[in-house]
Amino acid sequence: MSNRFLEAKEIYAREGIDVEKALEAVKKIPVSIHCWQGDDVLGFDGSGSLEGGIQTTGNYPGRARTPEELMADLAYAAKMMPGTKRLNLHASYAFLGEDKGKIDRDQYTYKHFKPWVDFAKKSGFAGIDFNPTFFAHPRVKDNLTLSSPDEETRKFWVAHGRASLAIAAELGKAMGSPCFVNIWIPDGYKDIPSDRLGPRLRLKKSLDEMLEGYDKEWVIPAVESKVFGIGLESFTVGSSEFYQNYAARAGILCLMDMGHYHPTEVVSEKISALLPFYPKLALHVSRPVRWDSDHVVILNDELKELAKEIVRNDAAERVIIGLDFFDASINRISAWVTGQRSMEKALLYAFLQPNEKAKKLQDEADFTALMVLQEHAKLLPFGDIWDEFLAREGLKEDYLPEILGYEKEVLSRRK
Ligand code: RNT
Ligand code: ZN
Repeated sequence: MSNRFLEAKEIYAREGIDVEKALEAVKKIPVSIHCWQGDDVLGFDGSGSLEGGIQTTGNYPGRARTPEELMADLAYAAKMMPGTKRLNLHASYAFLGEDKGKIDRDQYTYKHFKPWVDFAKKSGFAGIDFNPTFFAHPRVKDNLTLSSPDEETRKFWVAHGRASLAIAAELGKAMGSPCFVNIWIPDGYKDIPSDRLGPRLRLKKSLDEMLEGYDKEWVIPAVESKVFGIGLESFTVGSSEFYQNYAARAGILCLMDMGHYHPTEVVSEKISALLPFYPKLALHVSRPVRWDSDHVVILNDELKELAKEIVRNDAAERVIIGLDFFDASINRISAWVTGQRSMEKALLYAFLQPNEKAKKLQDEADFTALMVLQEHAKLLPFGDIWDEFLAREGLKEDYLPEILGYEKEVLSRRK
């Protein structure tokens, strides 16, 4: 243990903050690592291009082009990530093998994901989470899936959703940990629609059909709302109000993505609005810059505030944390590690705040002292505690040289 850590620990103790408790607590909080940072969200099932109102930008060399490459990159990145990790998969990352070209997304089964289970176990992931993939696929008709007026299209996507929930149950059982399933669809219109209710009624019906009889023991479903997508600016079927009501009524969860609200709205503010009504809620931790740009997560004010809301409300077991960013303009391994570490940092930072004291001051309406305390807490020696957190996991802060070595040896050879 470094002297700097020991001194810092004492400084925190004087503020009434238990550093050891914080270190233990953060280590246990699962963060789900999205597989899609490694290959620019393309997947393995042949789509070849990203559609559905989302976009990756940049052409940094070294994108994982095969399942083997993606697994190698992810395993490499995961080794540099402290804390408890889960693996977050999309259905488009199926290993189709001899079924390639023969079956479609409505027929995927657990066997197409079994290699991921072996990988997750070998690489130390504590569980697997899953997402049906309702985008980048020829069966998306006029930008619609579950809300399509074309009954065949709608039914196809309901079947894909049901297949995904069945796969999730098996993933949950195989990992011995319930599988969180996030439902996000791109459905929307570029220009002002003449019927807003029709699509929403169809989405409601589709979700009802999709969720009928899913395995409640092993699957935790959620719906992810958003405001708009690129090319779908005027109307989003799965809006925030729609899904919050749907989830409450259906007994499933809401997922809030940090990039899916109007520019001055923040998800940190919304956590406490859902906690009184839901047993759990889920997050896509992302960083929107001017729009839902999915920049790599960094330790900014909103991330700290988000973590504080989880920690101060004693909600670490009620908030399901998943990462959702994809940057193709920088080294993708570094993007993964930086984003994941930022989340870990924010959680540790939140545990190291004088939370009790601050709450008391608010209740006493002593807003002067509250401001002074909060500003003071910002300059406590957080970095020394972070270094110790890493050291206890055999990691160090300076991860770039290693990643650049991998870039030179492995990534740069991918032409
Ligand atoms: C899109 C949503 C969605 C996707 C992933 C790939 O706006 O945020 O969560 O980013 O499912
Ligand atoms: Zn998201």
